[in-house]
Amino acid sequence: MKFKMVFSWIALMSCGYLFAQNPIIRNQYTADPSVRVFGDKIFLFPSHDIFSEEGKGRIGWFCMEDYHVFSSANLTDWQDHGMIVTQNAVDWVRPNSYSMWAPDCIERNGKYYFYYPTSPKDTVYGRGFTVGVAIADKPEGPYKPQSTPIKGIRGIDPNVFIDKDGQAYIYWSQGNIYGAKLKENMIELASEVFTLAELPKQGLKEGPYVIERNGIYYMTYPHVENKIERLEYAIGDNPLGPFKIVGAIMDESPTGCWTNHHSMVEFKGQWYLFYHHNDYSPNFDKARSVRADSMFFNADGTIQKVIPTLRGIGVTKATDEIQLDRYSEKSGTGATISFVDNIDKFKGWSTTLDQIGGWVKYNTVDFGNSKYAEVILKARNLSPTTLELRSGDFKGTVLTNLEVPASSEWKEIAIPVTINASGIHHLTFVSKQNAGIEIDWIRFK
Ligand code: FUB
Repeated sequence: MKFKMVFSWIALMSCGYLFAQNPIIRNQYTADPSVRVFGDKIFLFPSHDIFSEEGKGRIGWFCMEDYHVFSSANLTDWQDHGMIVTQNAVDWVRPNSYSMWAPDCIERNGKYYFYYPTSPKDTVYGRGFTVGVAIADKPEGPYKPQSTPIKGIRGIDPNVFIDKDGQAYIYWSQGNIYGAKLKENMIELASEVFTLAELPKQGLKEGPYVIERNGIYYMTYPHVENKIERLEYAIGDNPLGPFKIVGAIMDESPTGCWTNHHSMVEFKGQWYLFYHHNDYSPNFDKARSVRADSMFFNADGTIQKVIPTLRGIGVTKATDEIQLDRYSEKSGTGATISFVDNIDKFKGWSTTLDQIGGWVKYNTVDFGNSKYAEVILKARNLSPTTLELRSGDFKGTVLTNLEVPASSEWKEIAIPVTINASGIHHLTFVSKQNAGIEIDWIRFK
């Protein structure tokens, strides 16, 4: 059966860039994202969660051996540049400590400085955690670790900020948040250590991330007011404060992931919040995945609270696999999301539509300016199913009915259509049967 759809532009998305769904890295655990714009790309420096086991880290705790760096020019396609620093290649790191926690990276005079907290083997560097630096000529490396950690830092989660006057600052946490000036060489402290005592007195604070915008210095940090972390911020007139507490950037995880850890960046005119959640590991919150959502400032400089989404940010090409399970909205009943494979969760999720009127909406699909002859679904359904494809929401114009034949196995099913489409559209898929169809993804050809 052939259908003709002539779409019009939706004015909603005007930025014209392509972005990923959440989580953004889909083949390994990633946490504690630090993002930077270097040249015309965005670089992501996350921690790399793995599972501890007997003789490898502390059972049931964070376990991290190394760091990878990723980059993207369009925020959809992320390239893994591979491992840049690993614990046993740094002499002063306690072998097999598996404590390569939340890092940061910054550029100065053409050199890239990668800061990482970890556990030193020698108490001369202090007990617990301290911060090392590895230096590269390019953001993707190779990085050369310095032979000693930064003297004077005890703690985790380093963050480096360079002010407009060229002065660099380093922040870190150890229950409280601390800050100090950095020397021009970026590897030594240039001042005493300041405790940023104006931040909340009660509850763990960690993961500082400082930005400056329109003369306001934002000290942002995860804070445990009630059992798990909430992203909060305070503002001030100077990089070392004093800071005035303002409020939350992102509320606590609704599913109880204990940590959150973030960074924020302006890329091609839009601000983004990168953070993490245990998407691929719902029963163990020390195996996390990086997410990103758009972030907006109010006219007075305050930050609008970011509501985490599965859809993530930006535009998905119609010809790419559209993961409906990373939906923008769905009906309260008749639409459920589950893992495709409960053993290998990196296979992702599928959407089940099993009630007449059950729907799932996926926003901002870019059709370019082309003709499409097929809709291809990777699906499994026990009996033939009709799906309505609507433009906009579940009450929107019906564009076509997709008659999906039965298939007891996961299968790529091609359904002929005639689509002349241009521009960006929100799509809603509505079930016309109670039988139940499972959809892994849909794409247009
Ligand atoms: O990833 C290990 C630790 O968990 C980080 O250093 C903290 O910020 C928290 O995310």
